[in-house]
Amino acid sequence: MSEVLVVGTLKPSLAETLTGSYGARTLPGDGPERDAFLAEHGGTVRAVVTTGRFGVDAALMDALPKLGAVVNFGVGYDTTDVDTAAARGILVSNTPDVLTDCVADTALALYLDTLRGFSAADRFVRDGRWEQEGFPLRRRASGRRVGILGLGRIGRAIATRLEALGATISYHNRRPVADVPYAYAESPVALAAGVDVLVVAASGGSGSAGLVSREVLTALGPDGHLVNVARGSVVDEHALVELLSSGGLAGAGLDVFADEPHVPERLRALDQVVLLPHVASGTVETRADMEALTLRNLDRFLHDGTVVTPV
Ligand code: 8YV
Repeated sequence: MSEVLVVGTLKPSLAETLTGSYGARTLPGDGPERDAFLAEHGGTVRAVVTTGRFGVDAALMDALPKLGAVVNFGVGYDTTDVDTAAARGILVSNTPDVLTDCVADTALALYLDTLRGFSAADRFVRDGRWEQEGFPLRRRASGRRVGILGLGRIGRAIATRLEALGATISYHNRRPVADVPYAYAESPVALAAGVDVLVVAASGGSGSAGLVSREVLTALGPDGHLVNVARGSVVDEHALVELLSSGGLAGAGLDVFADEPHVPERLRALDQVVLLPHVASGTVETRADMEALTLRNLDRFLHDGTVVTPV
């Protein structure tokens, strides 16, 4: 009898450990096979291990009547229905802290690349264009006004890095954060209106969906740049593409998208955007730390019914 269920595709070593040492089963994809699986095994599952890409919705919770914990590999858990989980007494854990530095490093890299155009310059050299023309001038990255949307652990680590570039930092958050030397903006629009670069580090989910709206992007303006390492859902991607294409926004650096792994063709065609395949936490060291913390959460739950890092 297996008590652990894998939902979605996990890091191979984690999937192997779960199958080999915990006897975990893996939920089949949509369709009759999944329904049959749930009918046969759903009643035995006590813990699900998943990632932010997949998660556990209320319908799946319905099919797992003994579920006690959703153990999420990753800090973001927006695909899991946390309200339903709380109402049913199902614990949800994530992997905070261990990935903060890598995600903040990625935000810094996107910031530099978006303003200075390094990826575009690399393409320029590879395409043999340097022999014909000079690479167009880009924007200075030091001494900029930067707005951070979401000043949690990751937002603060991004701010620390930007301080080294002489940035003047302001932020918007659900509530003002004590003990930070940065100016608080009352709304995302007010934040965007006063900065050169807006960096999105807010958590995903229904509370932040579309927070970076057309109005916010318009306030950022034709010389403004956007960096997003949070979730694609936080930004109105349609408005983003339109404004970038029409000169309403200068550039963007994106690690996350509305419908991953699909990136709109119109976005891919733009030279002033930097596009990454959701790699912010993607280093050997950090993914190993995330894996270890995921297993610690699972072990703790199976041992005493609690988790180490609840959301
Ligand atoms: C992914 C992330 O979890 O932690 C998060 O919220 O977005 C990433 O670290 C990771 O890619 C595994 O899906």
